[in-house]
Amino acid sequence: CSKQPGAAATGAKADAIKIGFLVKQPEEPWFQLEWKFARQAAQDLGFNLVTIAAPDGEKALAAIDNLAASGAQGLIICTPDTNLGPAIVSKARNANLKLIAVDDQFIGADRQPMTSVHYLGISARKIGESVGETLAAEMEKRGWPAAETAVCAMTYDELATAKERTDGAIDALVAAGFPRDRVFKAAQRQTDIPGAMDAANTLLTRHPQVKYWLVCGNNDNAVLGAVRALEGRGIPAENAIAVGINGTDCIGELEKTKPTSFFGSMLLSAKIHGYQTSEMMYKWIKDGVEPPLDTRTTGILITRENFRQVLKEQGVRD
Ligand code: FCA
Repeated sequence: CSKQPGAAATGAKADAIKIGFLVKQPEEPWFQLEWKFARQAAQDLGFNLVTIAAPDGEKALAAIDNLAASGAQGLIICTPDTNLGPAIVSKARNANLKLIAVDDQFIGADRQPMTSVHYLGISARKIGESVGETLAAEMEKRGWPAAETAVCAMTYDELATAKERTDGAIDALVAAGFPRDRVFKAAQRQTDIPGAMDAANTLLTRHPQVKYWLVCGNNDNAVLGAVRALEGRGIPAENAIAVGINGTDCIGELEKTKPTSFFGSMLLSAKIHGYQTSEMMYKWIKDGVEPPLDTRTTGILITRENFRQVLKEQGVRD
């Protein structure tokens, strides 16, 4: 059992394989679910899992040292800063830790993705495009004129997967005929709901004449921040369509009896990201089976109509 702060151990015997699972935003339901599925893998396969919360780079690097000192053989990580990639790789190499990056791909000193590091993430651009297509279809269904409508794109371009998602959403909207000059970007400084709400408020203040809004972003929290900002400005729920990504951080929102402008979300597979990465790591350590270098997962649209059913089918809810 590990004594480091922010770390918790699940699992088996003292001599079992030990794997660390570090995440950047432990308060997000997405990451809690990843851990839940990783714990399931630890139970099923009989290894020790150490879950580590590391919201900043300093904590992440210190946690890797502790993990290595405690005799772990593997690390699965969603780093708080993708530019730490080279530092994480060198720490892992020195400590003989096998390494899988999950969700957020490492960026090298040359500013390019570190494709030599094993990675499992989402097909970010495709999933973003599905968000854009969903927004375009729903706008058309409601008969909103483009001249009275604008896009509020919640961006966080510092993170490659986030940029691909919002670029994909915007490009799909434009491909569906939406005017690019009516796409407005709200750059988030923080990736939580308050950070998104701040960014959206600034954007909405600059465009008081817009009647209808389409909202996309990196994830559910980005879009939920914008939904709260729209409400704060008195925009009626039926005058905005917001589509998130994750599908795990918006369940309370979809359950509200009075519908908000949060229309739906692209549900990602927390099970693959949590269980499968753990299983890959376990087999790599135990049997020398190296996982594929690059694995990408897809998303499924959930809305108020189908979310209960889909979440059940996907094992997110009982
Ligand atoms: C990133 C986001 C998370 C989740 C994950 C798959 O890490 O910050 O919310 O979408 O990718």
